[in-house]
Amino acid sequence: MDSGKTAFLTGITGQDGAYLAALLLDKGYRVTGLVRRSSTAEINDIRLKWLGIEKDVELIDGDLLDLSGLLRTIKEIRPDEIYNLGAQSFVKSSWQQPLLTGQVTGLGVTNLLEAMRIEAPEARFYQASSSEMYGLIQEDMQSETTPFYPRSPYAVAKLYGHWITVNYRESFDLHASSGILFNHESPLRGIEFVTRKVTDGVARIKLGKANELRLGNIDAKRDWGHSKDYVRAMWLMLQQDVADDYVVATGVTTTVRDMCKIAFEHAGLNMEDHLVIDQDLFRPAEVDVLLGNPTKAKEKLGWEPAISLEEMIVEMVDADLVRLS
Ligand code: NAP
Ligand code: F7E
Repeated sequence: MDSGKTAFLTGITGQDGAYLAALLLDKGYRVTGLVRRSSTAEINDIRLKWLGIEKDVELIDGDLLDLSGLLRTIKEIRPDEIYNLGAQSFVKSSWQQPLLTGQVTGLGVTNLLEAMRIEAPEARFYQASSSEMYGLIQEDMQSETTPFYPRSPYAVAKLYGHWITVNYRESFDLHASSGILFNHESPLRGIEFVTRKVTDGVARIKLGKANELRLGNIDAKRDWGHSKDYVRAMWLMLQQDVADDYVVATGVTTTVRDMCKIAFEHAGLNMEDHLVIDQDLFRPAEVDVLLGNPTKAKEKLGWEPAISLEEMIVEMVDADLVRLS
């Protein structure tokens, strides 16, 4: 059924973009999304293909760094809802590319907010903020009122994106919300992030294609949920009469070591036989532990996660076994 609404997504080729596009199509939206031109266009829509929706979305060439393109695009498609998921999103790379990360992940948000303010001020805006902004945590459980202390160029850029979203809401009365999302994963997660690196590595070992898995700091703790659950929270935020900021998390934190154990055990392998700690994979500054308090999202949005960490890791290992077989 046609909802009569149009959504515009940046980052539609990423993990969350693909799941959000599927959710919105299901709700009868016309779904449009920004894609960066690349010489390997044939793999641009690999995640959309995985979900079988590549023909149902409209892809438009562009970049968060190109304000003129964003202005034209927003003018042409007149979206009701804009979801800003585009970013240089890999924390470790942000020390390697600090300026690019600042431009895309930080200033890119202002480019999109400007395009919306000028061409579609009645639209609703979602900013993909991050639990990385809490960094060196100031409270054991992090909520919307916990002070931030970013620990990477990525987190510093996200903090700018977060506050410029709040500022545009307060300055120009835009319906602009920010979701402070804790780590969320899926079979569509990029291979460089630790959960997918582990599930892909375990599948390779199981299939005899590798013998070891090299990791960095396995004492780090994260509050991990499933992307499918988290994109539902994004949509719910834009259905509220008043824009606001929300923490989206499970309220459970787990070490990388224990997450890894789930994957090895599911494959019937002994982790100690294969895991190698590699000092080169440690970060210049680490976020030791994250644990979110999702009470506000539960009470105001009626949002709750449905998929546990164990269920998700099992789904990811099984998907990687299929992919590699
Ligand atoms: P992802 O898989 O890395 O996807 C990032 C997307 O951004 C890709 O579509 C990428 O396009 C696009 N992009 C990169 N640079 C761009 C640019 N200059 N202009 C336009 N688009 C650009 O990330 P994700 O896990 O789906 O996360 C979605 C958003 O949520 C990101 O902003 C991320 O920082 C944030 N976030 C993620 C988590 C998490 O745990 N997943 C938690 C909190 C916040 P290409 O395909 O061309 O590279
Ligand atoms: O690392 C440790 C690493 O890269 C998680 C992004 O989506 O979530 C993500 O950022 C932890 C860190 O995610 C390896 O040191 C150990 O403590 O999977 P990650 P992240 O840095 O938490 C937030 C919320 C975002 O917003 C980001 O966009 O795992 N770790 N060994 C490792 N991590 C990686 N990647 N690879 C390792 O070998």
